[in-house]
Order: sequence, then structure tokens, then C-alpha cells
Amino acid sequence: MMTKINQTSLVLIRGDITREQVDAIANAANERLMGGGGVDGAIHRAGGPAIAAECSAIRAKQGGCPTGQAVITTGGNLPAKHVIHTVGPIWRGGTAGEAELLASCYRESLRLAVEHGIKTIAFPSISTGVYGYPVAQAAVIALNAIRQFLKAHDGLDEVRFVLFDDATYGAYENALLDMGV
Ligand code: AR6
Repeated sequence: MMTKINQTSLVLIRGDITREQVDAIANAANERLMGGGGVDGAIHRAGGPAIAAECSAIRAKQGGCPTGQAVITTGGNLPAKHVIHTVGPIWRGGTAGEAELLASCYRESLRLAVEHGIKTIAFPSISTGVYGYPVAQAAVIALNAIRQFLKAHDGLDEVRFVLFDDATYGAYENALLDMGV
């Protein structure tokens, strides 16, 4: 599924983000940037030790990455040149600022991408695995945050969601259809 927001294509596909040929892929990281399971584990495995080495340097300099923020490293052995690590909120029932923090992940990742001259970026569904964010709600927040950003900023050719399973893909498809873009 695909739509256009100003100059930027917004694309939803099913797949494994570690295989995407884009300038940057986003990673659903944790605050310590220590790697982990889910998409984070897959990215570190496929990208090799250069990614963890840069995460470690960021940790030494600034302690990690707070929830809702983003940092950038090399893509190591990945087809993508860069990884933008962003830390989604852990779902605590919806009243702990989760929605704003999740929107911030997408905004900050895109801001960093534009700052680094990145033209194509792929996102996984941040927070909807281990962190437990209900995917139907997360999809609406993600797509709205991206739409708002793209309405205000030029420079990106494509923003791609690479969704790992049918249920997640379906949730993003429904959210995009409901937005009427
Ligand atoms: N490509 C695309 N999406 C994937 C892939 C992949 N290769 N692998 C998993 N997903 P999660 P979170 C999907 O748990 O909820 C880690 O341990 C997955 O099906 O990876 O933000 C970190 O270190 C789901 O739809 O991220 C943190 O501690 C989505 O990616 C914590 O998990 C996100 O699931 C972050 O949890």
C-alpha cells in the first residue's frame, strides 16, 4: 500500500527490515542501547559488531537514549547505510504519556534523518512487540506523527513501514485507510 504526502512516498509492506535497501532503518531499541530481542536483536545480528560499538560510544558519552528520543549509528553489514535507534514507550495502560512518547519516536527519527541527508527510511512497528503497545492504537499514532512531520518538512523521498506479520500489517493498513490520505 502506498500514498504520497507532499513530495514523500509513504509505503506499507510486509517483511524483514534488516533486508531493506534504504539509507536508514529505524530500530526499536531500549534506553541503554544494549541490544535485545525482537527487531533490535535481528538488526544487531545482521549488522554485526560495528553497530554495538557505536552504541557503546553513545552510552559512554550520554548514558544511552531516553524514551521518545533517537540516535544514529552506522548500518554495519546491513544493506542500509545507517540505523536510527529510537526508544519506544513501554505500555502501562495508556495513561503514562505513552501516545506522546511514541509520536516523539517517529518525529525525532525523521528529524535526525533529514539532518543527516537521508532520503529513504524504513520503520518497524515501534513498541508493539516486547513493549506491549496495542498495535491498532500504535498504528494511528505512528502514521499521524509521520504525516504531520512530512507536511512540515521536505527532503525525504520515501518513508517505508516494514511490518513483520499479517496482524501488524493489517493494523497499519486500516489506520492509513481511516486517515483518508
Ligand atoms: N523486521 C521488522 N519487524 C520486526 C522484525 C524484523 N526483522 N523482528 C521483529 N519485528 P519489538 P518493542 C517486529 O519487540 O516492542 C527489544 O528487546 C515485531 O513483530 O522488536 O519496541 C529491545 O531491546 C513487532 O511488530 O520492539 C527493547 O528492549 C515490532 O517489530 C524492546 O525489545 C516491534 O517489536 C523493544 O520492544
